[in-house]
Amino acid sequence: MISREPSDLLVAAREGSRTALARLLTYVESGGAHHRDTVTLAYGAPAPYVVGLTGPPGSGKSTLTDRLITLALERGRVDDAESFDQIAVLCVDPSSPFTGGAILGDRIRMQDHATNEHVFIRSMATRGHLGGLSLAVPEALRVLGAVLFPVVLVETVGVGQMEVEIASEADTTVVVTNPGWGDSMQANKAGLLEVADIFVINKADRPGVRETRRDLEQMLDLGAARSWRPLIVETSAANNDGTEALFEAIDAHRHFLGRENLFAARRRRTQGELDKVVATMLRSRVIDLARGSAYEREIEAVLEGRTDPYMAAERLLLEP
Ligand SMILES: Nc1nc2c(ncn2[C@@H]2O[C@H](COP(=O)(O)OP(=O)(O)OP(=O)(O)O)[C@@H](O)[C@H]2O)c(=O)[nH]1
Ligand SMILES: [Mg+2]
Repeated sequence: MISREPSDLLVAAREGSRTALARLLTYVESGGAHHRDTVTLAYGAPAPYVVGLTGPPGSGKSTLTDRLITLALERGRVDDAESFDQIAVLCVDPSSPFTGGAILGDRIRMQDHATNEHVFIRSMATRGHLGGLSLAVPEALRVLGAVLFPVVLVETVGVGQMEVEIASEADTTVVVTNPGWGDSMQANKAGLLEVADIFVINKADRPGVRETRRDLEQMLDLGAARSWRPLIVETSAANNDGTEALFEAIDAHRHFLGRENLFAARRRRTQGELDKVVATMLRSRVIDLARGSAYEREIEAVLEGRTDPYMAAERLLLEP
């Protein structure tokens, strides 16, 4: 029988137990009794290097991820210094928070790697974490770092606010588009432009690549100047064309980040995580209060015009 204690599980996971690792990630998702201890342990360890891939459904994220895994493992064998001998993949689909594994599992196109002992693939869902995916994902990334995965790939389906936010948890964010991308991403083009370090035009075997590239270049020209101009890479993941170039682009961005820059970006992200934890704790306190009479009293007071929602909220938050 495997222990339920996070510290025991961490030791076992570091020794290679996938069952132990899976349980730690379940603690993160479900926010139950062992959640806090898991997070404390995870944040005491170095963070992994994280590559995020996002883009509309079916754009080819999983196929690309599959190719990148192969390349990373090859490099790990060639170049010991990088020691990318272990790689983890998190698949996140914010549009289906409760289905988690089953549906995503069907869509994962990484079967070749699923049984490889150097690869760990996991679908993320929230099963009770009050902070939702936007907190569960960074915490899961920390757990994977603590279990000594040097690299984690995060595949997030979709291009809405939430998806982009999750993708931008990455050190290197890759936005996967297709020829004729404009239509599918109209709604959040600006948001994507802000977070993308690399744009991929996947399915480059289809017509419209040149127009899409021109479109992207124009957007980048109009966008705010940044110290890193996002790279544009054309791939045909299904045919394994251009995937080396994507790998090189990711590597180039990783080198660009270097130590200092990476640290600055991580500091910003850590602030975001802390803000979310504060918000989550406050919210859970209000939820607790909601079960009590004070909450009811404040609702009555607002209803009767004796107070306004801000004053009511302040009283609820400040007076335990
Ligand atoms: N023609 C063409 N088809 C591709 C290419 N890359 C992927 N596909 C196909 O596109 C479909 C979707 O690929 P996935 O890799 O599952 O895409 P995804 O973005 O992970 O999809 P979701 O996770 O469902 O959002 C599959 O049928 C792939 O075989 C490509 O370069 N060219
Ligand atoms: Mg996919």
